[in-house]
Amino acid sequence: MNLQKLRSDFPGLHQDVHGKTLVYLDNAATMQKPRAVLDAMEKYFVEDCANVHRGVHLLSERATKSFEAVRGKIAKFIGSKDANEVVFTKGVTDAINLVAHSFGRKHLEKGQEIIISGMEHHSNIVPWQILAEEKGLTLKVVPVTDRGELDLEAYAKMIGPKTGLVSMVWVSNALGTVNPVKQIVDLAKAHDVPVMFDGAQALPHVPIDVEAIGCDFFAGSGHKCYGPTGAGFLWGKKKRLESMPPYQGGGDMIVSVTFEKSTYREPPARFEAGTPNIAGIIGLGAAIDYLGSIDLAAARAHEDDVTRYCAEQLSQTAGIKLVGTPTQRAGAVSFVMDDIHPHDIGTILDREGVAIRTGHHCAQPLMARMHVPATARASFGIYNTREEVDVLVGGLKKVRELMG
Ligand code: C6P
Repeated sequence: MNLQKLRSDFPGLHQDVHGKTLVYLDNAATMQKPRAVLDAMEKYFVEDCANVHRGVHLLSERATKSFEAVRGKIAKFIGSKDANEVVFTKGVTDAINLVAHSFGRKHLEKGQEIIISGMEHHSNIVPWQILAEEKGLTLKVVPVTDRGELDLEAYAKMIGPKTGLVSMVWVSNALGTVNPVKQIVDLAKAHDVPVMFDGAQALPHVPIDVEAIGCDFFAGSGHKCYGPTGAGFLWGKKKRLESMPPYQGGGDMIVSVTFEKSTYREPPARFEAGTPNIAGIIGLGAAIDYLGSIDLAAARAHEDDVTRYCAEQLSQTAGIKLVGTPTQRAGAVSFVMDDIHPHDIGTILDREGVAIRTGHHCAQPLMARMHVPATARASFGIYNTREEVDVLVGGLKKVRELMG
């Protein structure tokens, strides 16, 4: 793989911040975008700027064609054969809320349980709490081990006749843990329980095959996979989507409307009320095309190498303690340093040109479980390098000098 060529595809990487070369290690928050994504979005705005599904004119036809083509691209990228199993959303948060408020309201009954895990992002906790309160459900939480992995024995004991749904994160944003998704699904299927995965951090880092895994729902965000913000998707098995009522009403999702009654279109249109983020979805399609145009397996192997190198280097750096040491890791390394507050680490690193995220990473219960108020997190994309990890480590030594 030609790393320099690949890096040259991402204009955002090539800039100085505070007079230093940018080292962008905040990819779990959002990734840099390749030129191809920016071009596709500009083309839509400049040449095809029209609403979709509505106009009979050429611009609208062109916009609709580019927009609708993205369903098939996403389906193929995640191993689904049916483009109509892909519902466009704003992102993962929006997709999980859709499942909670449509599937959950329709199919979950008072007294039933929803199983999540102790390493969920707030997006996969709060929608279920809102639903649980509304419907009299109970949230069960699979514990996390000291290494930052799921306690599968506890999960096996937790699942049973009362379980209505399992919804778990595939890859933890805060620790980088890759969860054993096949085992999670197989156990749920033995009890005939549907499974949803929060794929926010899985989509960019690991190959996804929803059909081979056998899950029922999978949520992805474009901006965490080299695409734009505000454009993502929910993939759902056809029979599941068909069983679900609309969750938002408005234009584009109806067959007919009278003041007495409205009727709704089939999925996915049923779940896409209002004008969508047309440019964003087209940009997401371009991101997937881009990943198809490079040797993605080699790029991901390179990214894994850099992530592993980071974990190794940090664990050998004085004063640093990794938070989470999972056997399967993707994309992120979380750490704390002596008793220096992570925000101070992030601020000093920023002056060195290094962008990381610090805080609770929208995973407050996980922070409590790992006995830290917050962490510093370096997170990676296919364009990062070992040399950038060296700059991070150098910056951390400086942090210690200044604060230690
Ligand atoms: N995590 C991070 O810095 P949205 O915002 O809807 O695109 O994705 C939400 C989300 C859901 N699940 C996981 C596992 C995530 O990592 C995220 C977003 C970012 O870790 C911003 S909080």
